Amino acid sequence: MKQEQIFSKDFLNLDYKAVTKELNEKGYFSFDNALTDNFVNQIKNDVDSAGLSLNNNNVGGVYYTHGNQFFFSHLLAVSKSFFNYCTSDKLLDICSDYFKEKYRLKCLRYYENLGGQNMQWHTDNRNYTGKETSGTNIKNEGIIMLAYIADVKDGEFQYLKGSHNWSSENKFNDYNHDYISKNHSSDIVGFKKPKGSIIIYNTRGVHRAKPTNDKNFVRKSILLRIDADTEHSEPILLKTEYVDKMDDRIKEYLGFGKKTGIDMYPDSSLETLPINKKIFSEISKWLIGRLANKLPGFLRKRVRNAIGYRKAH
Ligand SMILES: O=C(O)CCC(=O)C(=O)O
Ligand SMILES: [Fe+2]
Repeated sequence: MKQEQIFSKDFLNLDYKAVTKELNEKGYFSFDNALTDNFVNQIKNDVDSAGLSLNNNNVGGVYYTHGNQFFFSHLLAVSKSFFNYCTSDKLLDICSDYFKEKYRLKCLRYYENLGGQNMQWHTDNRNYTGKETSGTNIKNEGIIMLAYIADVKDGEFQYLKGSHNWSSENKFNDYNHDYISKNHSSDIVGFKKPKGSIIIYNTRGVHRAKPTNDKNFVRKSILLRIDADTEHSEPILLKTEYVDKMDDRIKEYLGFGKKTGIDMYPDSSLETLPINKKIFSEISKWLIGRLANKLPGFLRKRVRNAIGYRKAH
């Protein structure tokens, strides 16, 4: 897949130095319609076809935070398009210019913020060892590349301009809503943007997804987090058939041969599985299909066809 199939012409023409400059000055950089419609649709299709992680002998999506967020972390195991995006020269050139030295992909995901989610203002430069990073040589410098997979008119990403310059004075990562409204309301920058827009920000900056109450709300995004600390990363599952190019830069970025050192986020389980429309429909299909075993052959077939039940071999 050529870069022209992933990125718009305007984004491909963008000078990576402009990204570094804005990241250093404001803590964020954004570009509307950076991704092609074709790429965005491909990501949606790949996530849909991979489905949910319910006794699925492959990777699948999971729910977390009371069912208010859907995560598909192992996109590099199901989407060639995502592999091409994630390892593209365009994004890696931006990283190489920004970090100057080494960097490593720390986590990646497709995710949906669903109605009722209430994300706190926070920074993402948490350290992974449980120890203070000051006075050690663990670098907690990093960026997040977020991209919208559908138009975002509500529940948008918000960032406090310049907060990457002062947040490290605090020894905590979470900020309450009242504190931000009182002290930083004029710094809030909102990113309501069309699908395919990319936002890059410093992990030290204070940010959140704006909370929403609308129960039917869904915001679809993909995210890459890249850090200067090359000693820690979530485990990365990669479908090897996608790897049609490999060089030292990609090897180091994907952490080949390096320890991961941190666990997958989120730590989902049956406890975090909601009974929403999608889950209810999957479970009902399975239950009705199983109960249909007791019916005579011709009826069993009709019931199973009607619900689209797929019997295991
Ligand atoms: O999706 C967003 O708007 C923000 C996501 C975020 O801050 C995170 O996952 O840490
Ligand atoms: Fe965050």
